[in-house]
Amino acid sequence: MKNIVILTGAGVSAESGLGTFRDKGGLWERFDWRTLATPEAFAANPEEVHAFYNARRENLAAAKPNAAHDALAGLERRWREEGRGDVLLVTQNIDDLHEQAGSAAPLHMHGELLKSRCEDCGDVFAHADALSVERMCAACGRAGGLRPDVVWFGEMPKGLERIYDALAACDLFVAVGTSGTVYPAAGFVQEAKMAGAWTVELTLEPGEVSPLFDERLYGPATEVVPRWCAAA
Ligand code: BJW
Repeated sequence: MKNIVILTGAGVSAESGLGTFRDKGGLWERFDWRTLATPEAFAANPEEVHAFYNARRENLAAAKPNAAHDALAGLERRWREEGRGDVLLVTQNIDDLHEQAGSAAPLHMHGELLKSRCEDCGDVFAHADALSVERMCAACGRAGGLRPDVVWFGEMPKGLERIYDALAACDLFVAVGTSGTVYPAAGFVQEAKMAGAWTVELTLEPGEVSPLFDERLYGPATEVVPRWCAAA
């Protein structure tokens, strides 16, 4: 049995046309995260935050999964069908490209772009259209409380208990297209190593966290991920 935890980041969706955050020309180079990705920013200027996420929903509507998403879904399927062990796909991405590629139930630790939440009643609902401060919550009827169901800086990521349990029981940890700068995700490789797992980094180019990995393969995700998955 070989239990796998796969962690994906923005790099896996880059070739689908969705921008990364910290690369040259990335989202946090063009926009200030302090004014867009904190609960304080949303409280101060909800219109600006809604506009940012509405634009990203539009980009997502035009995006399709790429060969890296397909290969990861194929690996997951193969592992399940052949009873080779558990696979947990954890994504920091808020897009739904893993689902579109056929991954069973990716854990969106930073939330989902196609879901919003009412801060008044807690209702979470799926939608693909634009959100505004005027929109009323269908569950409680109040306006002004709806926000993207994403995890901003200073907020608690989702599913951490399940993730840490899986890391403690994993034999193989694979990080795909993530810079390893945002915690707690950046610490998962060390958790996996403490569990005795083999750790693999598949990303465009080496970064600061790369020396932590046992095995490293660099290049565009659409090339390195299918190659690595085929050999796994
Ligand atoms: C390719 C490619 C191609 C390009 N093929 N590869 C000081 C020390 C430690 C921690 C902190 C600290 N000060 C504050 C903190 C905590 C903070 C944090 O980590 N800050 C750091 C920046 C220092 N973290 C938090 O606040 C988190 N919550 C938290 O810590 O709660 C408390 C807690 C306590 C104890 C236990 C647990 C929790 C919440 C973080 C929320 C992050 N939110 C965002 C926005 C989400 C919504 C949205 O999308 O708008 O999440 S920020 C952004 O960064 C987004 C991403 O998911 C996340 C990670 O980015 P990612 O995916 O790694 O993207 P990039 O751009 O950085 O990297 C892309 C990579 O792909 C690069 O390596 C490229 O080379 C590569 N690539 N093209 C393959 N074609």
